[in-house]
Amino acid sequence: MQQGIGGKRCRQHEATIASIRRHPTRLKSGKEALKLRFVGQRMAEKIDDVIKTGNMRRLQYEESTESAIVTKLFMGIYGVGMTTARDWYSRGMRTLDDLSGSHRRIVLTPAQQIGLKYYTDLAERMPRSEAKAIFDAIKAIAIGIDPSLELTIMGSYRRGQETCGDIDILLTRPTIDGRSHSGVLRKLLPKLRAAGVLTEDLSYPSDLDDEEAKYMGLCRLGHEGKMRRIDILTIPYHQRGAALIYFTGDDVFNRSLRLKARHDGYSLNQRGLFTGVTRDPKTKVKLSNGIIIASETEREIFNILKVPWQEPHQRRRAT
Ligand code: DCP
Ligand code: MG
Repeated sequence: MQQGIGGKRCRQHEATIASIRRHPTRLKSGKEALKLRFVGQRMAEKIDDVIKTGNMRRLQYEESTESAIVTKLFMGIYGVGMTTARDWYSRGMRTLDDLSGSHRRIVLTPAQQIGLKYYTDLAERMPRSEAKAIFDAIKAIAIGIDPSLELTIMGSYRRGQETCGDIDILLTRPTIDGRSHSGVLRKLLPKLRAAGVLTEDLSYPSDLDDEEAKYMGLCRLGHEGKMRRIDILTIPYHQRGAALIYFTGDDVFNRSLRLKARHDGYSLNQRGLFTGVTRDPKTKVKLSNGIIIASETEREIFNILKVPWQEPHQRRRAT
């Protein structure tokens, strides 16, 4: 029969607890507790349980925090995502040193090797002034190849931020004279390399003659400069408005604009604003591309979507 509060069993319990409390050192086992007054076999087993689960919890906690810390460290390497970082952790990798050197047991892609080599530099954001200086150097070399080329610095720089995680450059050319920028990267990239602006290639466009191409690499300002990430994107001239919106961001602004477009029956991407896009009602996957209705300027896209004009510096989430 159960005893009420204040019953014999309860008083005994209190005496047991007091006895354990009075013990000068932390109990390590139930067996050790058995030596104390008022501690019986049942209580000793309970103490064993508590010690065991406590240790297990602590171990689980330590493991989970270690895995989170190491996974985060690895994901800081350019080209390493969550899956790879977790895979490396499960294979015993714990430090950046474990990933390099001849003894290593894992294989890094060429881009990941570059990311690892310049880990510290690439973890840092650059001052706005440095992004501008690198951009100006690139623009001068590009204009030297073809004075009609139009280059714009995008992303966080265009939004007016004080620091930039990378340099995003949009490159295009008016086609009024019947020519385009097609093939310009074939000349521009080696020139930038020779000038010491570009230092490492992460991803080279598969077709350098395509009007729509993306180069990804590392660059620096002078021989002493830190390594910085750079993307150079070439786009067809008539798509520049949509591309300006997309590559100016920020990503949250872009998402909300795309959502507004979708809500109004349009579809917006980096190439333009489309109407008549059909989607699978269940998966929302695009079934047909529809017809392009705006892409040349940012303003016409804002107007059609009935979104009040916002300067680039206004297109950032609150920090
Ligand atoms: N972008 C996007 N969605 C993504 C990635 C990019 O809409 N998943 C767009 C918005 C970004 C722009 O491309 O502003 C440039 O991408 P970046 O990753 O370079 O981002 P930011 O330039 O805005 O910031 P950072 O200073 O970190 O480079
Ligand atoms: Mg950027």
